[in-house]
Amino acid sequence: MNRMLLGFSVICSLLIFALAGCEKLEPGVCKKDNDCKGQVKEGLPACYKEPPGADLGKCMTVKAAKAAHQRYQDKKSGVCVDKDGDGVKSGGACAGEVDCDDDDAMVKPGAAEVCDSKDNNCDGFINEGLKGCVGTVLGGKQDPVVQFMTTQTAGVEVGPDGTVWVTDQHRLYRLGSDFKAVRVAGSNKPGNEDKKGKFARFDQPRGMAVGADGSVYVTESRNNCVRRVAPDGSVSRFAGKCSGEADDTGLDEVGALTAARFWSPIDIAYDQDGSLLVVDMRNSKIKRITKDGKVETVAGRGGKEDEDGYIVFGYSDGAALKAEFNEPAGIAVGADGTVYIADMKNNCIRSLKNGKVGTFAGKCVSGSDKGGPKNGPVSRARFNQPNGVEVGPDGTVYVADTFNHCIRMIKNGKVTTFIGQPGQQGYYDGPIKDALFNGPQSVSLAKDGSLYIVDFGNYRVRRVIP
Ligand SMILES: [Ca+2]
Ligand SMILES: [Ca+2]
Ligand SMILES: [Ca+2]
Repeated sequence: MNRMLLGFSVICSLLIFALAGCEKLEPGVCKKDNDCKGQVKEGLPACYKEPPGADLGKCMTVKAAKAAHQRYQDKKSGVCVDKDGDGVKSGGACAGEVDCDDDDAMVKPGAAEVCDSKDNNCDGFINEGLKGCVGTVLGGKQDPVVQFMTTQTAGVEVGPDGTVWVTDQHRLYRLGSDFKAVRVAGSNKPGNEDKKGKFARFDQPRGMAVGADGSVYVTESRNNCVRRVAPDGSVSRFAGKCSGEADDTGLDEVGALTAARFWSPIDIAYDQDGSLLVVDMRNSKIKRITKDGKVETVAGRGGKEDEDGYIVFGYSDGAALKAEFNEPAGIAVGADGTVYIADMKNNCIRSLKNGKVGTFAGKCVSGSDKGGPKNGPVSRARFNQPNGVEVGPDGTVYVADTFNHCIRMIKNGKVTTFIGQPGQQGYYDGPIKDALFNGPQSVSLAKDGSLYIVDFGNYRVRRVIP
């Protein structure tokens, strides 16, 4: 492989001199240098030959050439066997369909998907389309296509047209109707760049709101601003400064879009009249971006200085601008206009309506050891560092109860566990009653009633069809 790589770099350095001799070749065909003539639009072009001594080769990206070379080596290995005896073989030398898990006779292309932790039909998704079942639509550490969220925050949001959007550490993906993930913007590198598609740079994007025109507004916790991703993948600064410089963090300013300052904004949602509400996490405030382009504070008085000069955050209900939050992390707006806020460090769910902040569910008490998994009436229930909140058209509220490792449900004044086992961290795809999660962080409801969940600790986006 190293020799190939060296070969490619020589080819690339010869590129400038290579064009003259290529005129008579078919487009995409090459002899020893490359004659791509626009055939390869992205990435470095290489002339891949199979077998390596062939006279003519195909012009492709270095990445594709490496993959083709690997397939060629596999083919030459001569391995194609049926280890589990299910009638489908696997191995690099097989032609056509192969068994994606040849150690398991429950798995092969064409098998029926059943509600277990396996991708029975080898289509890349676990338990797709099964009712009463939890499955994986993106990620898993083995994922060969998308290296999904390895270390940082991540979010999921179902747009008004049903498109599912996912952020992970520096990227924005769209899941197609077949759930195949397409990277819309961002790259494997963090940064701060207003460019298009993979040339744009994010730093820890998480919460999203999707506009009627298909624009996605992304809160970027590390760049301290809200970016707009246009339907063509162009990324632009929308509100705040977009800077991770130490001098620009910790700032709290309202006013015109670009004069405003946020500190680790983490979630965003449309309110009833089409303004955007932003959870300004580290300032412990809820801000509104009005349709005419102004940023204002709608809830949260922010921190207080304690005797030692540290800024501390508290908990109090009442008039919205005097109320206190402690690192809120998630927001959702109900059909009646009630705003629900996952008040993470206070271990509870708050509400905002008609200029007043209230306690919607849970005992609000600050501290990572103060939460709990208790179900029951909203006033007595407990949560444990909830990060995400969602509300259905009937007013049912869903909570990504992160350190209880489950999704809670609040309905008719009662808190119940909807999926997962409170306090039990793990991974299991399967029937709703058996499913396990590891630090669910974000939750979004689709029109068909299914819930999409960022299961952060399992590096997956899970989907449940109740
Ligand atoms: Ca087999
Ligand atoms: Ca399955
Ligand atoms: Ca499947």
